[in-house]
Amino acid sequence: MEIGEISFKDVIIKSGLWHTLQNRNAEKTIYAVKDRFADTGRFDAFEFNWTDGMKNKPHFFWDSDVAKWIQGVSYSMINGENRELEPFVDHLVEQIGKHRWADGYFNIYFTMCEKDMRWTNRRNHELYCAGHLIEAAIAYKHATGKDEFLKYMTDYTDHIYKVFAVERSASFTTPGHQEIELALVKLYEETGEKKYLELAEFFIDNRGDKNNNDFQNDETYEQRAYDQSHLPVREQTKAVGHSVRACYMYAAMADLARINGDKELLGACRRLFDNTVNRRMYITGGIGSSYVKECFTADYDLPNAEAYNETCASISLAMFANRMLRCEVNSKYSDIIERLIYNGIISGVSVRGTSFFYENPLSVGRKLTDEENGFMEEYKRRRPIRQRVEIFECSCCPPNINRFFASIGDYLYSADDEYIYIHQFMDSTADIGGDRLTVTTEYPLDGKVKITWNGKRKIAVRRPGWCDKVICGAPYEMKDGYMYFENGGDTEIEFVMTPCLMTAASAAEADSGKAAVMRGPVVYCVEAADNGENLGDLFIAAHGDISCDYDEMSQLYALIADGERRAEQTELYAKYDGRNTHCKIRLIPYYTFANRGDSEMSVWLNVKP
Ligand code: FUB
Ligand code: ZN
Repeated sequence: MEIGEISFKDVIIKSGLWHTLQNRNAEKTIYAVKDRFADTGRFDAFEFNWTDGMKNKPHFFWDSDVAKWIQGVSYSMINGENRELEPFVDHLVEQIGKHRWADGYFNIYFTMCEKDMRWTNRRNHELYCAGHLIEAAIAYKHATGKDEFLKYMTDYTDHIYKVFAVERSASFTTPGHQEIELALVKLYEETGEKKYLELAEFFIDNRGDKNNNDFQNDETYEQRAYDQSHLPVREQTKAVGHSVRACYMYAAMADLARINGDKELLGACRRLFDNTVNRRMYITGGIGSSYVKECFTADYDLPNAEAYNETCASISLAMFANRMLRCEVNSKYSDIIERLIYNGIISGVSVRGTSFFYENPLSVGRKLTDEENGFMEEYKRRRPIRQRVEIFECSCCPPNINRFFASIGDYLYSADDEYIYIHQFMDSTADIGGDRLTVTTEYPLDGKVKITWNGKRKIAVRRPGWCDKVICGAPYEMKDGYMYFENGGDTEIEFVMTPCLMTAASAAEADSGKAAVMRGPVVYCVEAADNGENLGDLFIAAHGDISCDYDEMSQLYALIADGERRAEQTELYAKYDGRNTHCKIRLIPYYTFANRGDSEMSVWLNVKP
């Protein structure tokens, strides 16, 4: 039975953390990104008047940055916000219309800087930018009813179809950075044009084919793995290479598996999802262990200070997981989405909403002097960035935050003919085919959830993977992590939420002997701002008391835990003396670290048995 999405357009988040985050995105973050994009010339590039010698030379992925921002503004407009930005976006759309090529092609960098080189360089993001523009055009039509942008993008896509799938006249066959595939599925679902679905299938099925012209055939297996071109996708079993590229591709694979009933492709998606989340994901939901190539490395290789965990990568994993939920309702997907939306995605933006992390480490050590830093290996020299910044040279993450936060309602519910599925718990209402679903909760402050539903279909509710005890008066059956209630109507559930210590797999050497603290879906960390420097001298009591203390900054609870602190040792080496003293350790939700100035931080703590 087809599992239908319930779009954010039909969901209103009324209160709680995500209500705050969504409002902050509309009131602060969308404008912060707009201002930085204006400062750096990303919007000026749409005037097509840059000439050699001028500052802010157009860059080959700027189209995508602006496209994601337009998509975020559009979604926020659908939520009833940011309407005053419509004329600004209209002008950008007008410029696209004016400067697209006669055959429909549109790309600022290749038009202004390498006019004769279009479709010759697989790694210069032409198809990636086209994908984000397609998504933006669909979003803008939904927000405004205006379809010129969408018309420009269907013309562009018809051109891409002709060049890649018919003439095979480009110097490569598949995109160097996946994204267009999932956008083409959206375009197919928006227009009903089968050719767009076929083009998505073309790009997915031709990836990893050694006989096409994607490589000069002297690339190593590892080099091809960077963009998951090392094997045909159906043969892939491990998440390798660039993390964002990987999960955008996996997301498209999940869409195609669902639409075509392609069991082989679904099998590949299941394998790749399981390898990602069970061996290559940080406890915060972050993915990407290496900054060097922004990529996965090996099973259980999860260094904390050197963690890459790009904000886009976490968003792309949520996109993949949500599409898997559309294939099969199983809490292994929605549990990961929950892990991401309360930790590894939202850590990517400051609590003021105006500065961003590109990388989201799980440990920030003592601050090195510039001289010390200068002697570190290059990849460590950046390690880790200690404070969020307002803009990056490569600014893919901030607009990704804009569009994800505005459309978080896409991740809450889905439905088939028989059931309404409740995947995430937010104080919200949803209009589902004329029926009204109301969820009343303060989750994740506590685990009490009240469900009111006036429709005929039955309700299935995810039992969070972290939950050991459920209090619920109504009868239900468990299946794949969901509580299936046989009678509709109102249901009250409590997922009993207590702080707990988590340990990592034995093979995850970076976390050996350590524990992280979670309360419900929220991962915690310690900062020197609360606990003093040398966080490695802290030991959390394995069976001590952990109390809650409401924390305004996070709008969640901070935790106060029993622990010990080792006396500071200044000699480089000395005999172990065990002179620890009792102390209270204050832990804050991981997503709010680095909001109080430069501070050491750690998610993983020594444990005092
Ligand atoms: O290449 C486009 C985007 O820039 C990638 O998805 C990010 O990892 C960043 O490298
Ligand atoms: Zn990014």
